[in-house]
Amino acid sequence: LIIGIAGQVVSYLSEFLLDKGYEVYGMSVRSSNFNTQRVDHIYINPRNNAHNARMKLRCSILTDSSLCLRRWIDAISPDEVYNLADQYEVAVSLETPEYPDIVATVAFRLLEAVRSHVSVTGRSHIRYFQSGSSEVFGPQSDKSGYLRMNEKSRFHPWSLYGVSKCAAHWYTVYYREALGLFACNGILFNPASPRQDWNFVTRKITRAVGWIKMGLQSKLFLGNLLASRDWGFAGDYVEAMWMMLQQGKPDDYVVGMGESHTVDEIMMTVFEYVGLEWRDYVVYDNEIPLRPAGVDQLRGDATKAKEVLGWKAKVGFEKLVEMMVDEDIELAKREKVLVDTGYIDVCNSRVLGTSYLL
Ligand code: GDR
Repeated sequence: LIIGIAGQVVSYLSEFLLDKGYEVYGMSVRSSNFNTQRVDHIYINPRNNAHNARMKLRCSILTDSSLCLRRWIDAISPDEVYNLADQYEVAVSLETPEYPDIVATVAFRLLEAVRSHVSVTGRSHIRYFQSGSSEVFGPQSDKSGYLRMNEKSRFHPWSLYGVSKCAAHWYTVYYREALGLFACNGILFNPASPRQDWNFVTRKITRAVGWIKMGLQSKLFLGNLLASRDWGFAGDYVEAMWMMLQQGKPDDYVVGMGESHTVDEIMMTVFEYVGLEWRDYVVYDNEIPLRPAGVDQLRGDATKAKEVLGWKAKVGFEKLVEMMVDEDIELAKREKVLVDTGYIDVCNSRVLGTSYLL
């Protein structure tokens, strides 16, 4: 059972588990619009091909009581529960301060639902994964400037999103240590991929470059160019999540690449890759929040995941950037056809105003 079906990580996780022969239930937040685009390519409507439908979708209100979530868990009887329900955007937590609390609330209610399901049914083999974030660490530095965060590093979040992720982390630890649940935290550094949302800076840059290449956009507005993050391929991270749940005992693991890159380094790498001069297009936009309490640098140390789980990332930074740019140029080519034939309006803010999406 995977909670939160809309995100990039979930789509890779679903594919990964289906490839391993799992039957996958995806639970999404109920909405009047469909929010399953990222799993549409692997979802088979049971009415069309019941025999092959190993991916099933359910809708729920995730803030509903643990009792309601328990009903779902009783009905599905999962062996593994992956909680990837997320508020996602650190910046948004500045504007809607109470909203990020949902991350902790959902984790708590799910853990409680799983625990009560286990105690009533005796299905004690159920394993729970909590998706954590490097935002729990906040700004920390040492004199060398090469500090990498591991499982023992101090939590000192500098965003409400990070605070809520900390609470979700400790709920998971509590249910493991005090109540005996097989529950693991995966503290993920920035996952990126061609399926990432456009409002994260990596995809915002690659998407904009695709549009610029096709003549659909003229400028790229960016905020803090010196912010530095540890970006890795979301498709690699899902393997680490799965590995955590296959161990003899539950534990917490940092998942990251161990190297950080600044926003301007990514931006320049992308422009260089497509043979464009970035100075002609990139504009510093002070409307894009600098995140007053934002973190300038984050870098992860995944030694434990490598040594205990045997996890190893397959896609490095350069390759990740190239994959994203290649896909976004292809996408922009198709969109150009739609623009030229009048099916998409080039003045659509989706195309010209990427900075609004932050
Ligand atoms: P982050 O990702 O907040 O780290 O959360 P994001 O890509 O939004 O920001 C990374 C850094 O880039 C700076 N920045 C900009 N950010 C955006 N979005 N748009 C811009 O134009 C821009 N210019 C500079 C930001 O200030 C920031 O320092 C991601 C998400 O995947 C979370 O869900 C996850 O928990 C963390 O990574 C780990």
